[in-house]
Amino acid sequence: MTIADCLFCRIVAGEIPATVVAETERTLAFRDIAPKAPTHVLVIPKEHYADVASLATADPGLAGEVLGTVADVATAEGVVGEGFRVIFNTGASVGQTVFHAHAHVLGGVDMDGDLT
Ligand code: D5M
Repeated sequence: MTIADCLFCRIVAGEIPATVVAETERTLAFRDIAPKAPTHVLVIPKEHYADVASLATADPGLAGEVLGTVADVATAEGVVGEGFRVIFNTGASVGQTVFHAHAHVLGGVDMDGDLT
């Protein structure tokens, strides 16, 4: 896959619209197009890595920045006190469909069972 084919790279480039809720120099957070909870935000590195394992291996500092943005989003969404879930699907066999590393930030609902 080239960067031009990557959906989330195209969102970073402004070629595809997204509802951005947070942005830093190297990360972007935007609402999931098919939300599975009242809060469902995706946090990505602007630079392309296929998944979180590739990201953390190549640039652990950037992986930390993604988590920092996750925390900022959770605070802004008001889900810190009640709890929230952070998921990095890694591999098609566990449901990854977009091969640009992303954290799902999910909250605002009871989550006893499976969610994303
Ligand atoms: O999650 C990929 C997620 O990406 C999935 O929850 C839908 C979301 N998605 C797909 N296209 C868009 C656009 N255009 N904007 C916002 N969100 C989008 P995965 O973990 O790979 O299954």
